[in-house]
Amino acid sequence: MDRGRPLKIGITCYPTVGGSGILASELGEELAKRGHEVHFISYEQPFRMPVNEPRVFFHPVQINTYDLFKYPDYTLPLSVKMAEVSRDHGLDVLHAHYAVPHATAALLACAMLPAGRRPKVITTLHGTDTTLLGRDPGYGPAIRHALMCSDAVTAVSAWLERETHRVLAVDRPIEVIHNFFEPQPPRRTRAEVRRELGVDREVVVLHASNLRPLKRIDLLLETAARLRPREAFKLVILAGGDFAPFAGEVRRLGLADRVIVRERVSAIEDYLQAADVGLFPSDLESFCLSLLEAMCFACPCVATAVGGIPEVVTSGATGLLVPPGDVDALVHAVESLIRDPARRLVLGQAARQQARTLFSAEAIVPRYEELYRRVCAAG
Ligand code: GMT
Repeated sequence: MDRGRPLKIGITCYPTVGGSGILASELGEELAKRGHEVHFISYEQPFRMPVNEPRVFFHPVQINTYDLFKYPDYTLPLSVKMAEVSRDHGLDVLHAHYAVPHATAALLACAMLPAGRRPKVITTLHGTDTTLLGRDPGYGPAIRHALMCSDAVTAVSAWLERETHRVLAVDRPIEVIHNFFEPQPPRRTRAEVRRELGVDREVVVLHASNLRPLKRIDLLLETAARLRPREAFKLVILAGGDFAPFAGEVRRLGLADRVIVRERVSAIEDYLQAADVGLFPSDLESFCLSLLEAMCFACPCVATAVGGIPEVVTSGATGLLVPPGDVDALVHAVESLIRDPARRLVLGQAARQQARTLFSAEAIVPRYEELYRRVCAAG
């Protein structure tokens, strides 16, 4: 198949630990492996951006502070850097991950460039850009404008696509391109990691998130406190944020000997392979990349049936979904998996298969390549 000439792609995302930045970084890595040139533009090097990878470049956005500004501005310096990188490297595409302020800055960058030298703008919606900021009257109209003016818009789940049409009344097609995950080989063995965690025969229940309120760490801990028998499990939390505010609750619930926290882990594969059950009690998720990461390691998950999660997990076949906010159901589902290793195995293998078939780089990255080529060909 003629895959066409390699493209020059600018990617802007949040560099911090969060699903959109992780997805954007992994996409950049996969595009570079496929021969494209990838330019990351952000205020910091993204957390999981590949280093020492040929054809991957990072362009920091410099932000100066001025006494006149009560609130520092990022959008304008970002747009200037986007325009500069587009011009200097002849970018074909600016791919904005998370609409605010990345898509707006990309459009402004294009407006600063001469006609004929403007890259195409693709915006990928990740979730709260629609569900939270889209509802904010101070942001909604600007997000809607950015989506209407982008050359293409994608959403990471069919649920988010529907929600964006509903919340923002965006009168244009939005393509659904699900997230993907391509695990790296773990650096240590499962036994080594479990030894580091101080786990012997206990079932490792794993939660990974940035700990924001909608991840419902309160329900996560309450569920753990009610699991019986309590000596049968350990809860491992991979925290993409500061866990200190939850330490008091861990003690209050008598969980100090059950909960193990690791912050800002980069070799997540080490811990994913050591896990037996995933637990994700979120109030809302457009996709839940952490859930997919666990599935890739044949770890069956218990999660809430919210947002795009039912597109990732088939309840009863590749994991167990329960109603949001229902601690009884969470406890019941996790206990059923703790007690039944054979069921864990069956669900886990099916989860891995579903992840490979639907959400691997091989399945998803060509969808982005095809989209880039289509918008570039549109002139
Ligand atoms: O979930 C977060 O708080 C972070 C947020 C982000 O933008 O980094 O995650 C969103 O994008 C992820 C990657 O596409 C999705 O897996 C998450 O489900 C989504 N979060 C929400 O919809 C709340």
